[in-house]
Amino acid sequence: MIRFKKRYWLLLTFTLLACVIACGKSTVDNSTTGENSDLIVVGFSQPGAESAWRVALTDSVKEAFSEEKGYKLIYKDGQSKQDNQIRDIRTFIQQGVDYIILSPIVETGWDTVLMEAKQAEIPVIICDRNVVVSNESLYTAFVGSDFVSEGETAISYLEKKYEQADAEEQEPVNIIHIQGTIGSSPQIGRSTALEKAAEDHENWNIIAQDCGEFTKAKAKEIMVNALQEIDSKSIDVIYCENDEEAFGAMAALNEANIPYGDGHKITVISFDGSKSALELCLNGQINLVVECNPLQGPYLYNIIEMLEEGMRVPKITYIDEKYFVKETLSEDTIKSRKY
Ligand code: GYE
Repeated sequence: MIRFKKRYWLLLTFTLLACVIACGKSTVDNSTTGENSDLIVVGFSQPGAESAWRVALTDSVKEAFSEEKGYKLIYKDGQSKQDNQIRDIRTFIQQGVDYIILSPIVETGWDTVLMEAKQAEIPVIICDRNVVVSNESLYTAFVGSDFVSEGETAISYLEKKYEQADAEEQEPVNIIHIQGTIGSSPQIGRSTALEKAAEDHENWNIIAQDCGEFTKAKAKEIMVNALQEIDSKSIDVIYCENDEEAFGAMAALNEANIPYGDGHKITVISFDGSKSALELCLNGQINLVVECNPLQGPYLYNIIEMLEEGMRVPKITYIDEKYFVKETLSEDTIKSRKY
């Protein structure tokens, strides 16, 4: 009789404990194993996999939120469509995840779904690209790059390179501008810096401007078309808003046998700083690579850990970034790079 009671109480205590844990952590059904888990569940919505940069971001986030550290990460690829990302966030809400990390394809159009997450009391951390919303309380924190500052870094480089002493005799600086996904924060920041500089410098002309969607294929197509309409001898700068676009533009120039880079008339500018881009910078084909750092997993991890501790988190965290030119690069720097 006494033995039975002991067991009974043990069972009751165990059940209560399980309930407490279940209330504290999400009980998302693990669709692959069918198990419920007491891990902290994070839903991560990425816009796509268009570049080496983005793959590096995905890897960094997956590494930061590992099961060994007490997390379960649910990763969704939006296949370059905002509607898919919105659908993915709704799925996270239905699953009752503990946190959502959103890397938004474009800045606008998130109010409704973020409101739904807020009503479900799921903190949303925006990462990489930013959102523009009616009310900042719709998300908890932003971790990512200062894209205007990245653009300004490129502009300072161009200003130094094309600085001309006598204002009367200024040579034109003709720029081909290959933009990223229109409406995304990196496009807005990097384009704004260039467009402002073109307004400020009378002799700077954006002679072609088109959207390369941050991809090599699209950028190559733009460059091939531009070369049909523009005399290559008049081109001074090709301003590409990421590494993939620079690779595409260079592929078109190679096919047309047009020289570029260090020691040639055409200056190539790129953003991101993947290993392949840095190799091309070291060998002089890309003049300047402005770094954009995708290794954001540890920053996101810190924020969620702080939230778990009940601490206040900074609304904005900008990642440290630098820039690379041939003179400051070495094989060792490139080798030690994670992406
Ligand atoms: O520059 C590009 C990527 O959002 C900062 O997106 C990111 C950009 C990055 O596809 O390569």
